[in-house]
Amino acid sequence: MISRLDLRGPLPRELRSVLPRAELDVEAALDKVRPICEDVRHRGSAAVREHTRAFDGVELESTRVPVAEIHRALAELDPAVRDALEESIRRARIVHRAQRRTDVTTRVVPGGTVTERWIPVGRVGLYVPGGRAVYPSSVVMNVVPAQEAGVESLAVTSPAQAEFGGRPHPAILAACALLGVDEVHAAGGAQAIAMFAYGTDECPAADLVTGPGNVYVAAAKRLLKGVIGIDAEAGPTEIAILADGTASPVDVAADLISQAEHDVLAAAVLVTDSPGLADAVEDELKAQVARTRHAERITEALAGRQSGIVLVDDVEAGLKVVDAYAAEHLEVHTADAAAVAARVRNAGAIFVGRYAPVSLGDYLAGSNHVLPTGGCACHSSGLSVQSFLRGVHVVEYDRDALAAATGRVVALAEAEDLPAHGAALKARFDWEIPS
Ligand code: HSO
Ligand code: ZN
Repeated sequence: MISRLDLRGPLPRELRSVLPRAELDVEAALDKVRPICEDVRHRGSAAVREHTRAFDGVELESTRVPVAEIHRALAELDPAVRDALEESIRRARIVHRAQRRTDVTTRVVPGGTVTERWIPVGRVGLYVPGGRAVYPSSVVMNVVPAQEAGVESLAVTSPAQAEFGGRPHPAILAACALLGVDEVHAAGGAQAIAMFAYGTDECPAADLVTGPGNVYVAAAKRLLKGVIGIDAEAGPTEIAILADGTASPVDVAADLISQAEHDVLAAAVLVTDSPGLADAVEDELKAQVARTRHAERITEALAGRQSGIVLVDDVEAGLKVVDAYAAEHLEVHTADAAAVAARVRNAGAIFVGRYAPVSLGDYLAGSNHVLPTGGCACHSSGLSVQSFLRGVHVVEYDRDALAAATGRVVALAEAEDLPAHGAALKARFDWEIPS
């Protein structure tokens, strides 16, 4: 059901290449999305609606969802789900509010300062997938940091669903209502990304688009990057667990299964120095998968080449393996888990010990669940307030400070054969600086 990789003994030099991982072929989808994006660029909303008819089988008068319908979705939401979403939003706000940046002014020389000013992105488009993955929690995880960053204009788009009268899924609308988002569009796929990039008569262009989507959404983002800012390309969910013989096989198996539940391409990787735990987890996986609702999908994900149990000599070697893997989510189930977790360098988010499972982070920890996948955790962070801010340097020098800098600017400008650069300073003082 799940493959094993025995890395006991000296670890291979190119560790990353031997570890299980799926690949998503975004390149192949580029040719399909190019004409769609061009069409939206030239014909705007009419093109978005036409592609919606072709792909989603829905005829729309407008992509924009009437505000009354957004509020109605909230009124009809199950009260228990409403309560949980409200608490999820409250906790996420606590964490993301603490990420706000204050402007910092640094005095570089007497009379010369540089201020780092943090300016929110003006307008953000948020893509929310439809189909099988209907995640109101992801609306929370994208909207809360944008709002806490101070983004003024925020629009959500999600595929039109025939079974809901051509609107996005009601749970998505309800989450928008709870968050105070009243601009929602019924559009999905490449046409939705193009709508945000180029703008239409119904949806002004956005500066940045965030949110996960299928391979066509990823391809459209890759194609239109530059026209519009994008977040990372989100791949299938991954969980890695670093565990020793003290871990509970029941917990470990349950957590591997929890993320395998997302997708047949989801990755579940256990790294352990305990062959006994590996055996016990395998038994538990079999027993627990049989009892769960999406057994088929989970079995495929666990059996896929992206998942596996990796045996190592000790926790030390395990740390090297999880760092090389750079999982989207990493759980640490070892003796002194906090000390081991503190040594991890590459992971999108780290979950310490048995009372901090990834599922908590997916919904209610306060942390963000939009995280780097596919090994990108070695260079990128998850979504945060910072994702919606730009740091702008504001330079202020007085006359004396500029005069004192002029000789060196002229020297560097001459060295680069750009004398007009130096002249721009000299002109202010009516000086001839010996060159
Ligand atoms: N684990 C997913 C997020 C999610 N889980 C949404 C449940 N709903 C990627 O971090
Ligand atoms: Zn999840």
